[in-house]
Amino acid sequence: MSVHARLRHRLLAVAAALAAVALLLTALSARAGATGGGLKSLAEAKGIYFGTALTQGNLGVPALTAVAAAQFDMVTPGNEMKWDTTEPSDGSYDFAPGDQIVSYAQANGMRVRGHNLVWDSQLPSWVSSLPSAQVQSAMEGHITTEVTHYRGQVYSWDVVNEPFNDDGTLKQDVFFNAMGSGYIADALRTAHAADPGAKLYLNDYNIEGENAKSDAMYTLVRSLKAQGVPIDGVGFESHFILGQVPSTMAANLERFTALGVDVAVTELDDRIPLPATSADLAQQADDYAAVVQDCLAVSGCVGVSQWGVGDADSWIPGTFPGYGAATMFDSDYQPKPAYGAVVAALGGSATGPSASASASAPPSASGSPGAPAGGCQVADSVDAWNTGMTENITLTNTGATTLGAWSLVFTLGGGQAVSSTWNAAISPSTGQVTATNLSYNGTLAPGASASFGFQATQTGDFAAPASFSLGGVSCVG
Ligand code: 9MR
Repeated sequence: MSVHARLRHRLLAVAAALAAVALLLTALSARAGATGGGLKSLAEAKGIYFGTALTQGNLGVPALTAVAAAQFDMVTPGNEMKWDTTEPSDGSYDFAPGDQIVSYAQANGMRVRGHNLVWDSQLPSWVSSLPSAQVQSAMEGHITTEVTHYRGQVYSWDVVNEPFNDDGTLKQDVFFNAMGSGYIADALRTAHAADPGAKLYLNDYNIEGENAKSDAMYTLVRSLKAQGVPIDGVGFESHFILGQVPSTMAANLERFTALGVDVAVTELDDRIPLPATSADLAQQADDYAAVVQDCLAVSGCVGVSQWGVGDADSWIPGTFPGYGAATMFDSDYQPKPAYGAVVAALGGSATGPSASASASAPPSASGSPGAPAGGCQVADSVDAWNTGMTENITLTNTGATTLGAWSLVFTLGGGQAVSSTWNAAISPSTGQVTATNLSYNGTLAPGASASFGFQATQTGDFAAPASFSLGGVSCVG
């Protein structure tokens, strides 16, 4: 082969590889529901952000970053800004991992929650074994250097992370033992001096509802505000167990904002005992929706962040054996019922403003959108209990053309009444109903599927519908 022929051959190979990557990314973002502007645009329309945690390792996973870029507008580094990474030995700093997350965020129009500066965990042993007299200068030096490095690049800092025990006492860690409770005010003042523009937070878990620990955080924040200490917000981690979102969450967030600080849901996940049933996923959808509604109900709640993008990235299975499935995306980055519930809680719908680009068209017999030339297939599963049921339906386009939108018609059993839905709008709630795609799952290429479902009340007949039709064409069961 001549030099020119070899060059041309190589260029063609590179072009083919790039085209393949572009196709993959398009397919992934469509699968992830990225086409409708994602959670972030719905959240922004409500005046809040929707974030996720990302680690350095996550950035090398195209399926993950496609979802992250499409859905989220705030990033919290999972580990890269913690003390053990940034100052592993005294005075020797490494900001490369954190910088990588910041660059990714900036390239994708996302802001960054800096996490975190002072924490008894992921703390190098050179700090925890310092003589008390040297702890304050080590802490101040660490804060000043890190906050100065990221000055102007982070929206907020979790300045002190998880300072409380569950009974509301302060942890007796190296910082408390050296400086007493005053280490918190000192850390906040030091961070403020290094970047007066960053919002300064205290962040903790098990403070989402009203309890001894959140009372202690409340008392601390009130006293910091009274002393004029720079504190701007409180982060509520929100690592929930299925069905256990506290009913007092909105009221609790509200009482903090009344002190003059912002509040944020900083590390949301909702763990399920494995294997997760469809009823579990429906409960998880309710839990996620409740958290988003609680934030929206409180005017000082600035945003919600999930801890990790999908179930494959979650810390839960490693820390709570037997539990998992804690995020809104499954391990293939497909949206779960919780995602649809959050879309709905943020005001998204097939007919809402964010969905206009892909709202469903009236059924037609002539192909896309409406009836697939060739057909459709439906798989369906029901879980029922005394007076309720959930039904999960997967619609597959078995036709030869891409659907731009879909409306699936079926008849509910006598006595069944739809009370909530995920990944589709269903109307009316009884009798013959039509399930219509939402903004993010209307496009179905040949062979592609969309899964949606509903919860209904029932009075004894919990049978699945006998038939489904799309654009007047019966689907194969
Ligand atoms: O997600 C983080 C995980 O990769 C680390 O192994 C773990 C170690 O403590 O920290 C995780 O993130 C934590 C966060 O920084 C603070 N709140 C609890 C989070 C889950 O452990």
